[in-house]
Amino acid sequence: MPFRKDFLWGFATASAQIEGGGAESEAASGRGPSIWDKYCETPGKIEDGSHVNKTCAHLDNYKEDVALLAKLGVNSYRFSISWPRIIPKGGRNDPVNEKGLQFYDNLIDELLKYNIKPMITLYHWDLPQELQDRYGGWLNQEEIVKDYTHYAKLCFERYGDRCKLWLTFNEPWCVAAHGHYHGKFAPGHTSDTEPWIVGHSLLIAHATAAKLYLSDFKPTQKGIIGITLNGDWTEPYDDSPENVKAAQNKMDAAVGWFADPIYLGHYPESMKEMLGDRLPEFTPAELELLKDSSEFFGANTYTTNIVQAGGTDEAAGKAKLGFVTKDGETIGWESSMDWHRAVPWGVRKYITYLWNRYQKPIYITENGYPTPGESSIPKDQAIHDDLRVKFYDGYLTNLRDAVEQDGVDLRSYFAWSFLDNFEWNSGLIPRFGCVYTDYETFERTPKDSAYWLGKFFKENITA
Ligand code: GBH
Repeated sequence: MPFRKDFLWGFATASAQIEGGGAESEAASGRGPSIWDKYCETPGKIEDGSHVNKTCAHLDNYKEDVALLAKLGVNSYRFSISWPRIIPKGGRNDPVNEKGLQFYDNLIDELLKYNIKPMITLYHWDLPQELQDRYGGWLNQEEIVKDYTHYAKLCFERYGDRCKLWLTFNEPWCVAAHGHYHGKFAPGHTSDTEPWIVGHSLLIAHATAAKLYLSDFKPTQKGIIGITLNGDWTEPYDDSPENVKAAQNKMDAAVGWFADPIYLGHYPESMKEMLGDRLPEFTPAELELLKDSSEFFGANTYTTNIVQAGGTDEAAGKAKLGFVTKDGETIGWESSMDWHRAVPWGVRKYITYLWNRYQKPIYITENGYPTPGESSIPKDQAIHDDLRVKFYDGYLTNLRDAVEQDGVDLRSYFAWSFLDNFEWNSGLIPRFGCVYTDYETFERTPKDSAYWLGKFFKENITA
């Protein structure tokens, strides 16, 4: 069997994307507003005008959702905690919301009832709005590191007896780049200095909270902690030195920005060259803190790009991203989102690259596919998601080869996503779920891919 006995498989979700809606109104639940509430209330920001307070009503339906996870045969489930649900204003001196704390207690207990291991993401983008207003959120390193660490500590104390798998952050690149450079995620800034300040704060917040866990909680709670980064394979357009360099620059600007400081002890050279003094420098104390702050490499990965020199996007290392090779062939097949084409061979190259460069066990924490046209066909057709099955089959076969033939130490696979959900600035339009969500009744219906995954892991995890 290619996958180890303790291999974790399951589905991933995030608080802002699934919790809201239903009878348990957000107001009644005591959650404070996050930067995504404000962003949703800003006209024109969300493609279909939908709002984080009405998504999948998971708050009301968590018991049914966990029962469904069990039925699909997972051994683990990745979800995130909404910071403003448990500390409505977010700060270290602000009151906690016991009702919110209780919700995650209940969810964890329900998962454990079925022997499903919880994996908690502490931050999947829903910053308390109050902290954005008070001091600029991630732009204020000193304040945010203290508040984030206080919040993380509360979670370790409250849930660490039962949760043994922790992620400090989901995709810091998106927070810094989409949130503060492209302006397409909350808080919607478009600056060419802020993203690298924000990135630095995120790194230090990650390391401070992780070190706290490792010193004060791990000895008794015996869990593991790390960070998860987004990244995709970059294939140079041809073997010209400029394009080979462009592909590496893109990898540095997307993945190395966070991974190099954590695992190798410095920012990538190419970022220093590109940004000059817009890239902050680490103090010796910060470097020491970052060292050994992530016990594994958490990877979210979706697609592959064909890369050429000559772009302008600094968050992509000024590389030009495409899907067409120099022979005029378009790689993979389309999804419903323009940044995402399904390219099975790319995932094997990508995790082999991560394994060789960073030498850490790899946890895939997200991988998934929004089937084209799925949002405009009725449910009884949407649930027969052949192209999504083809996506998972292709990617998982390549991951299996990476384990068996390239010696990659792969420890988990979480499909994105459990349910069709709120896809950030694209609203409820793209359907990423392996389970269909009816947004009127909140009824869930597993698609063929959900059953396919259960069968695949049954056959590929060592008994
Ligand atoms: C993940 O983000 C998120 O963790 C998850 O919440 C989300 O629902 C899921 O994937 C599906 O999108 O936008 O042209 O600059 C992945 C986010 C979006 C990051 C695309 C990189 C790259 C191209 N990725 N983005 S572009």
